[in-house]
Amino acid sequence: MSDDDGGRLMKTVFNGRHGLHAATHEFFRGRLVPAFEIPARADFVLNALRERPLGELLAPVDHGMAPLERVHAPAYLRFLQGAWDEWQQLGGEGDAFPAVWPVRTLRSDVEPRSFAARMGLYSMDSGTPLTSGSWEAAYWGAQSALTALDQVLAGERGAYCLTRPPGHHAGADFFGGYCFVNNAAVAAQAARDAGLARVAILDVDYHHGNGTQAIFYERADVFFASIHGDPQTEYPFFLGHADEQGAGAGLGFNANFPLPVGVDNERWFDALEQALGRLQAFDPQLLVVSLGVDTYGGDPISHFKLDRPEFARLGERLARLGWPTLFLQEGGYATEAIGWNVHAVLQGFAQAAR
Ligand code: SP5
Ligand code: ZN
Repeated sequence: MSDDDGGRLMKTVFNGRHGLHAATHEFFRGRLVPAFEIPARADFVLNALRERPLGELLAPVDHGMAPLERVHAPAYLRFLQGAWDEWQQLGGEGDAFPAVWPVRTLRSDVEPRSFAARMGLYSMDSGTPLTSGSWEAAYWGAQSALTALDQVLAGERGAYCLTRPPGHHAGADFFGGYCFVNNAAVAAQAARDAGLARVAILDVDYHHGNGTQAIFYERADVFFASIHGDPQTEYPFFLGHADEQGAGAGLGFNANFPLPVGVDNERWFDALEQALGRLQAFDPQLLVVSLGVDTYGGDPISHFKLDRPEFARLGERLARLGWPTLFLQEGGYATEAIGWNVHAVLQGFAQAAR
């Protein structure tokens, strides 16, 4: 079979507005360093998909704000929408960063009028620059995820959403970890609202998907499983431990597989098998994959050691589960390698799914 035989299996919805979110710098150890989460990341993936097509490229269809408001607080979305204008009014120079947070003993139940204060109220770190086009890029990213979901709901075996900024660190009412709108959560909730009873989210990004976990933590209808760097030493530090199993009705529907720095192919795939065992017992009608490829050995901010061929192996393994599958782009910062790493996952899936 030729490479493009799998074409109908793997359409890509491309967020053509991703480049409106373009940070030049981020804070690291007291200095502004060049940003890691940059537009070129998506360009490299797009180039790989153009060079060796796996299926049609589609533009996002606008589903409006309602699906975003199903997982995010309306006040948070309003804040994001107006944040750049408010930052300009404040006389902000360059990109916007928070500088003060309502941690323990401080109140987060009162929304301050000060924009600087609200930047802290609605964020988790100072590592996520907010730029002039961040809202528009993130909004159309969620629309791209919803459009890719539509393809799967219409009977496609799989679909891929190529977007940035990523989403899995964004919570119901905060941004962080380069993320503003939680695309995986928006898509999973939309699938539930479309009538699918059980949705599984598998997060394979190097970093724990704290936002996604938190959004579904008390729910039994969306299972969240994640394989990631141990939060004892790795971002986001404050969530992602193995003892987080869900709460209330959601107890037993959350599974974390933290792994130590330096993990290689075999140990990573051992954890994948454990995660998939949990998802198989759950028997989902849709699999949403938070597809970060920052597990790659060459990633500049992460510390697993996966090789390129392992990404194809991942795609093949997921295809063998037999579930309709929605891939959403998350992290991956070895910019020149990200295109073929993502391509390998998708091609592995498309070839094994036929
Ligand atoms: C979606 C995603 O992958 N978010 C990751 C957010 C990571 N934020 C912390 C970045 C720390 C950067 N460390 C720079 C190390 C330079 N040697
Ligand atoms: Zn990551």
